[in-house]
Amino acid sequence: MFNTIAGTIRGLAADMVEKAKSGHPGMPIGTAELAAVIYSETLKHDPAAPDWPDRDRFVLSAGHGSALLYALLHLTGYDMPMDELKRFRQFGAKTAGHPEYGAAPGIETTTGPLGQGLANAVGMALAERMLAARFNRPGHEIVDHYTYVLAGDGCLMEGVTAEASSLAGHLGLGKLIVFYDDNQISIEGSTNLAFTENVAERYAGYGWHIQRIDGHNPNQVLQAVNKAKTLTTKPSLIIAKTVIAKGTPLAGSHKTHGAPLGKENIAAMKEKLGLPADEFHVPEEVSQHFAGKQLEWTKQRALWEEKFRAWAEEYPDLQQEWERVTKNELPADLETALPDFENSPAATRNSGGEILNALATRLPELVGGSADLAPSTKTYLNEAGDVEAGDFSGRNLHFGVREHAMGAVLNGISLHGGFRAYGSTFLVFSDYMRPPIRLAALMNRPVIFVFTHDSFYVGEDGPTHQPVEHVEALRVIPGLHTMRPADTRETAGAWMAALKRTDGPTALVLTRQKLPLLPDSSVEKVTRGGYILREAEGENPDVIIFSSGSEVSLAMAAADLLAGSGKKTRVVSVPCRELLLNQEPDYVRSILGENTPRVAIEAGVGNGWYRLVGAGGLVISVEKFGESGPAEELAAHFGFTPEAVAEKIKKHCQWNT
Ligand SMILES: Cc1ncc(C[n+]2csc(CCOP(=O)(O)OP(=O)(O)O)c2C)c(N)n1
Ligand SMILES: [Mg+2]
Repeated sequence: MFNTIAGTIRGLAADMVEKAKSGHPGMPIGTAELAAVIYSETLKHDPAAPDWPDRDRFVLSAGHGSALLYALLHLTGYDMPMDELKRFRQFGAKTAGHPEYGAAPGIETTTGPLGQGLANAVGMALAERMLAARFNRPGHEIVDHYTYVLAGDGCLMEGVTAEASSLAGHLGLGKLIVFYDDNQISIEGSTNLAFTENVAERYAGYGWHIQRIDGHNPNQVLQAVNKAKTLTTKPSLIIAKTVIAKGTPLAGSHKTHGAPLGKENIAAMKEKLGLPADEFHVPEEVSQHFAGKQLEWTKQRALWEEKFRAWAEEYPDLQQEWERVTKNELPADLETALPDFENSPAATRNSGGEILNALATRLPELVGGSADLAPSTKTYLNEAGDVEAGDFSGRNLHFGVREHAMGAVLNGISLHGGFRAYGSTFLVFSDYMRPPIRLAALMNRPVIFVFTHDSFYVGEDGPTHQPVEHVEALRVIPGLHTMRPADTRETAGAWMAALKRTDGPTALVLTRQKLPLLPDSSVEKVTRGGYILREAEGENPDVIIFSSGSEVSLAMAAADLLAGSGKKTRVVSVPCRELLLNQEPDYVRSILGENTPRVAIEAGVGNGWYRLVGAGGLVISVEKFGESGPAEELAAHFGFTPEAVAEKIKKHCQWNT
């Protein structure tokens, strides 16, 4: 039967790519037996209930092989009609060029950027263990599933999988099972061109269990999975030797990686495999096979539902908590957990840490960590324990110095469900994790990225550690909310907004240096993205200053100086420019004024601020790399003193006072 299913997959994948006139047929055709075994025998899933929380997760890390996943979803009865296979890669289809989370049930994560999927899967497998530690009780294993990955040479070449796999080995994620499609081909040709390391030894070094199989032999695939499942403390790498596009006249050629095979080659393949020449053919016996499987899957899930009911009956409080966290709901009175705001200067990284800790006492689902910088980013959850191999009950994750994997693992935890996840590092290193930030936004996952040490005010560590372009670079990611709060109250507002958000990620940008508590700052108004912090007398300003984070207090001080010259200033705090620009036009207009000169101040590149101040506005920014030296000296050097700012404004407005 496996060979018939594999043949069907081959036919469907070849036809999909041929009809679309684009796509990647080689990998789906070369992994058809692997896929047939996984989706028919191995996976615990129920296509009729794709959100079943205890389903096994399957991640196609080699996302270019999307035709494989779509064929599998169709054959096994997910909501993936044949018409969608025929619309492969067309606008609006469920069958996008690369698998997109949310486009169809059964797609567990968006893949295509190589390596991300495997790293997401590490997060999913970790989430499974953490959820089990919280909700399972003796005799009630309601969380007990595996995470499977199909990864290719490209995934294993990417650094993110090295980081994530090292972490998975360290944590002993025994229920993570990765198939490596070892076809020794990537786009440019043989992997001998650039990838000749011993992957098995490398992964053994990470603490993984290694098996080698013939990927075209279904029995070997089955046996390897069964063996992998017996290993409870080691992730499994099953190295499956395969031939790309096996069964076609082009088998083994890199030309099959990313281009249609051509009608003749497809016809030859079908003839060789004993398939009818018809396009998009699914043999009756394959349909019947999966209809029979559906009966088994339904039974399997019913057993779980029974188990769940018994557990819920015995532990009603736990069940209530389960319902809340799996739906991503916050406790109604969360705000009341916020600490009192002391009227003394504080770095927003420090207030952020206190706020996080206070909120965390009410949010057991909030878990997170840092890429080895928690003492600096202040994101450690006190007395919440560490997540470690063999004990997943803690809430603090130690990602090690692995920013890229941290981002991808956070996405995986979020995708798995049951948790709110955050991760922290220095803002300047956000570049090391930009791909998963982008994917969190693309997938609408409410992951929270905490970035501290947010400008040249970092001081002595110098230009390598001083972000210049980073805040703006985050703001341009569609769907990401980049929040740069100006004081403790706004930091609380930013954390609350990030937690209340369920449809996308947030970056919290915090300072290393102390900032004063601003008299009229607000927790609630942060959600508007920007608000008038200090209004000019008579609401009739001579100038309006927009700024964010540490520059808001600078704007206030400059406004005081301007007042000394008889000029009235409106100061607008803009903790989240994207949110402000999305408010109703009346609100935005009420802040922008009509013909009043506008100024923006931010200790970073200034391009984006012209959206608020207009082409004729003044932007006081930093357009070059930082310098090594004490922060106050650097502030003077970059013109970030109240005097320098006031002077620039006067000059800009041509006030000869
Ligand atoms: C991060 C990233 N870099 C580059 C690409 C472009 N790309 C897509 S597939 C591929 C080669 C992948 O080789 P392999 O995983 O062995 O796939 P196979 O050719 O065996 O199907 C490349 C370079 C990508 N999708 N993601
Ligand atoms: Mg390959």
